[in-house]
Amino acid sequence: RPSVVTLGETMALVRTTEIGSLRHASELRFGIGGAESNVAIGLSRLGVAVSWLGRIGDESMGERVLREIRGEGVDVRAVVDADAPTGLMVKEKPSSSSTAVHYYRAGSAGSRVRASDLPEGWVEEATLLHVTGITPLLSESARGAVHTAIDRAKSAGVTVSFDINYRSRLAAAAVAGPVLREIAERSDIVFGGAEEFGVLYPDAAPGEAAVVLRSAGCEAVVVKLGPDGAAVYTRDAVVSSPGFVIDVVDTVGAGDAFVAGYLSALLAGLDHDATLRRANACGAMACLVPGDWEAAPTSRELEGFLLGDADPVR
Ligand code: KDG
Repeated sequence: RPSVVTLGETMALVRTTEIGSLRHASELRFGIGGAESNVAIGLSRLGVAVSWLGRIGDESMGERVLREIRGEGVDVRAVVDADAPTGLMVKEKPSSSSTAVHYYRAGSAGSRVRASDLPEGWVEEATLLHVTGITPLLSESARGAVHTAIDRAKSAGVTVSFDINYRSRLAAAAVAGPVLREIAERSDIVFGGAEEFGVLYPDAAPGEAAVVLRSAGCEAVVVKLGPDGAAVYTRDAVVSSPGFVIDVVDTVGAGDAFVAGYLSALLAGLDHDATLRRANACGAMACLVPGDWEAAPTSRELEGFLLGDADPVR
């Protein structure tokens, strides 16, 4: 039985293999990506039983999405939608230090996920439900599915985890802010970058946002600080942990690996220091390789990284 359940849209992903604009790129790699399935894969690799739910189109791209997620040991609850295509994401690297993402997902199968797609007992039997701010900005029905999942989690005593994951390409901050704030205030754990908390509470610093969220009932507010690590604000403490020094190749997906690391540590009962250290290590490791989830570590890889084990294996 999965201890974590998550829902969202996973798209086919095409990315250039060279630095430069898509105007000239000739070689592309094909794969998949989606924030919630990235977290699910990260958790699975760390030994957590996890289930992902979403819609895909009735074509080979949708099959690719399912194969990849299943291949990582994640329980997949997919609805095949005959009336809409699997969404597509295109990534280019305009310069060695930047990545640009383009979405072809309006009206996609994944965006048509709805409350009635959630199987009975699926949320209730888990320990934790994880959702992100991407899903509620995809469509009315997707927003409804997120709220229904949270309603069910709350009435069954299942912990609700929410990663703000604000995507400006999906909605302007003024539109997204209230939608995401409502979900954050219904959650037990909220993850976000400093700027993302600003989308929810435009006039507050992250520390102040954490106070507001805690008074709404959140137990932990986790601020992701990228290369600077992370901090967690709980009822009685603020704990922070520094980041790891690494050579960054691709930061997309780092936040998802961070969340997977954090949740796996939480479920294992680690303390705040050890939890943040694991989360930071997973986030850092995800940046070492191109791809949104490919470099999310297994427990063994994580252990090696934390031991500073960079010597070649002979
Ligand atoms: O967090 C990484 C995700 O953003 C990426 O894999 C794709 O879900 C995605 C999105 O909507 O941007």
